[in-house]
Amino acid sequence: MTQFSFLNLVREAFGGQRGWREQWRSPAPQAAYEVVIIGAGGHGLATAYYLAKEHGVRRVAVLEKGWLGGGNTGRNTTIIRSNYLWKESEAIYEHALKLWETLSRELNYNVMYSPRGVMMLAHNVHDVQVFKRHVHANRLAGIDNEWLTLEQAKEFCPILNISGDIRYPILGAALQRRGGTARHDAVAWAYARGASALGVDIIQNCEVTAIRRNVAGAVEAVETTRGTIRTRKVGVVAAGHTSVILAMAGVRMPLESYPLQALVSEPVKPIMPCVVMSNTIHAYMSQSDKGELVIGAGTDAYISYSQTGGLHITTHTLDAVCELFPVVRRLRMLRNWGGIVDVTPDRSPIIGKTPVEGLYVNCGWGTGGFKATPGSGHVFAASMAGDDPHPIAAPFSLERFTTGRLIDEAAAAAVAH
Ligand code: FAD
Ligand code: PYC
Repeated sequence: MTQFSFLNLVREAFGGQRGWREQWRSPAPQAAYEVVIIGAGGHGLATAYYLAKEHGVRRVAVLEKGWLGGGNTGRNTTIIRSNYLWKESEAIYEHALKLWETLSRELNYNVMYSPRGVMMLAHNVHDVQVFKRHVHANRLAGIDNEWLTLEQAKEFCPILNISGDIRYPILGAALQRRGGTARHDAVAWAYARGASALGVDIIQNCEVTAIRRNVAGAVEAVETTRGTIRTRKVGVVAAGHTSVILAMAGVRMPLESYPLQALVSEPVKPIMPCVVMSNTIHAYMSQSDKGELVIGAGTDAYISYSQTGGLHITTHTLDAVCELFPVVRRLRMLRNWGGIVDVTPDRSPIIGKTPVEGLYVNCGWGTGGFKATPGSGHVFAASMAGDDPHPIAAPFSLERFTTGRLIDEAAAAAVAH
C-alpha cells in the first residue's frame, strides 16, 4: 500500500509513466501536499484519517522514518482509561474513550477494544487520598470511577495478593470499569487503511531531516531521506523525537525524552480478568488475548533515546509483580523492549500551533498516549484544518508554559517518571 501510493505520487510529480522509476531512485521528487504529518504512529495516522474524513483534506502525506506503528504505538502496554484529575484532561481522555467504544465499527477493523476494567492499587495513605480525590472528581464529571476495599479488589482480580505482611501491602484500589485494553498495532493498521482509502499517502522509510521556511518564516517544505516535499502545513506527531524535529524549525520544546519498558511472559490460560496498575511500585499487568502476561515498568531515571532501557528497571518491576501476583513466579519471560516517551513538565500533552506559521505539534503524551489515540487525532485534525484549536485541544497549547496555566497530571499519569 505504502510504496504504491508513493510511486503514484512520484509518477504524478514527473507527469507520467516514462522514466519515473529512475527519477525516483536518484534526484529528489518535488511533490506537494496540503498537509504533511510527520510520524506514522497511531496519533499521526488518526490525524490523517480525520483530516480526510471529517474535513475533506485529502492531499495528506504521512511520513514515517521506520515502519507504520513501529514507534510507541506498537510498543505500549495498551491500557485505556479516562480517570484523570483535571477537567481539561477528563475532557480529552473521555472523548477518546467514547471513540474507542465504536472504533472497530468506524474503521471496519477489529481493534479488539476490551473494557475489562482498570484497577489502580493504593499502597499507602497518600495513594488512598489521591485516588479517592480522582474518584470524586471523575464522578462529578460523569466519568465512571469507584473506590474498592481490599476485599473488593481481590474479588475483582482473584490472583491479587492482599496479604498485609508483604513488602508492598495494598490498602484499596480505584476501579474504572470502562477502562481496558485494545490491540495496539491493529489501531495503527486500521487508521492507516482508513486514511489510505480516503486518498492519504503513507510513506514509510522516509525520515524528515529538515523543515524549510520561506522568507516570511512560514513552512514551505520538508526535506526527507526520499527527497523534498512541498507543503504549507506540517503536523509533527513523532513521540519521543519531537524536540529534535521542532529544532529543525528553530523551536525549542519543553520536553524530555525517556525510555519506558515493557515485557511479556510465555502464554498461559486465562488467569487475569482485568488490568491492574501500581504507580507506587512501578508495575502494571494484564493478559493479552494470546495469553501472554503484559507487564509494564517505570521510566528510566535518565533521559535517553535508547529503545531498550536499564535492566535494573525491569528487574525491579518483576520483583513487584511476583509479590503482587505470586502465581506468576514460575513463568518465563518471552521478550522485553522499550520505547521513547516525551514528557512535559506538567505530564499533559501539547496540542496545537507553534510559533512558526504552518507548523503544528501533537506531543508530550509521555507514558500515557495510547489511550488518547482516537481523541488526539480527532481534535488535532480539527485544529489543523481550521487553523483554530478544537475546544478540547485549546487548554493543551504550548503557551501554557509561559502563562502558567499548567494541567498537572503527575498522579493520574500512572507511570512513575
Ligand atoms: P509513535 O507511535 O511513537 O509514532 C511516532 C512516529 O514518528 C514513530 O513511528 C517514529 O518512527 C516517527 N518519527 C520520529 N522521528 C521521525 C522523523 N524525523 N521523520 C519521520 N518519522 C519520524 N500509553 C497508554 O495510554 N497506555 C499504556 O499502557 C501505555 N504503555 C506504554 C508502554 C511503553 C513501554 C511505552 C514505550 C509507551 C506506553 N504508552 C502507553 C505511551 C504510548 O505508547 C504513546 O504515548 C503513544 O503510543 C504515542 O503515539 P504516537 O503516535 O504519538 O507515537
Ligand atoms: O497511561 O495507563 C497508562 C499507562 C499504563 C502503563 C503505561 N502507561
